Amino acid sequence: MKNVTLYHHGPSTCSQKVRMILELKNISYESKIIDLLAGEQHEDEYVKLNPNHLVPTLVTDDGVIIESTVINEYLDDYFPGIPAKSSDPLNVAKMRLWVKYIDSYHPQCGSITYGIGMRNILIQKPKDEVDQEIANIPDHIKRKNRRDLIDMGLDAPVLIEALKQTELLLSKLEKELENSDWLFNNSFGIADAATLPYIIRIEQLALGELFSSSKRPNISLWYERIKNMDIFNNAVTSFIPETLIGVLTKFGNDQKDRVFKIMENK
Ligand SMILES: N[C@@H](CCC(=O)N[C@@H](CS)C(=O)NCC(=O)O)C(=O)O
Repeated sequence: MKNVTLYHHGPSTCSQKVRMILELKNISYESKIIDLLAGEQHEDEYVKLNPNHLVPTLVTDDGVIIESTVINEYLDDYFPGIPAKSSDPLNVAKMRLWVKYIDSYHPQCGSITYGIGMRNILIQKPKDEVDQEIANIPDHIKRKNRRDLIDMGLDAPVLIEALKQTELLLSKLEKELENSDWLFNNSFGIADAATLPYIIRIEQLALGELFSSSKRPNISLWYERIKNMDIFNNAVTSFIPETLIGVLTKFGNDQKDRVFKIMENK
């Protein structure tokens, strides 16, 4: 068995999706936490592994792998255990198309997380510290968006667009789950793992009503099925810092009427 080390952060969406596949396939790994709130993703040693200053990063005897979707495919290809994708090539193609879409949604999740939740923590910090945090972000579009989200919160155009895209994601997911318990596979797999963290984040931001059993029953049942899997605790719950999430949920609750109004006027 290969030695596996995962550099990750507890509540990070992309880290959760990799941990779900590690647990599904029962792969033991060394856990190295990169504290994103402390800026450890920008430290020289880590940037040598992940030049994008992002988590997760997987290191095995074979080498270093970045990008959560690529990591999950690698894990499924090279490790025995429960397969995380269908044996039908057409379903695999559909799974890859879905995951590509989910990856394109990922920045929108960053916008709702920062615009609704994290912003309210950051505006209490000294301005110099926040400016430095923003300056450390290598991607210039992300830097500009982060600044707008912190300065404008719910009035930031990038957040309004992210809420619209979130509504679209939920509608697409509800439809995909109409005739199947799992996404493009007959059991939990790569597409489910890729999607789950965004549902968790929407719930953490106090917006879980968007997939209540009456509003979007297919998502609601799918999410329940996942929460009932034994691996959910090891991959997700045990890594969620209750205090931070409690704060995100509080800010989400405070603003949810306005958020729902923005979503309705899409
Ligand atoms: N496409 C990348 C995205 C990774 C990503 O955005 N990671 C976030 C956490 S979910 C991160 O490290 N953020 C740190 C930062 O923005 O400074 C992947 O799938 O691995």
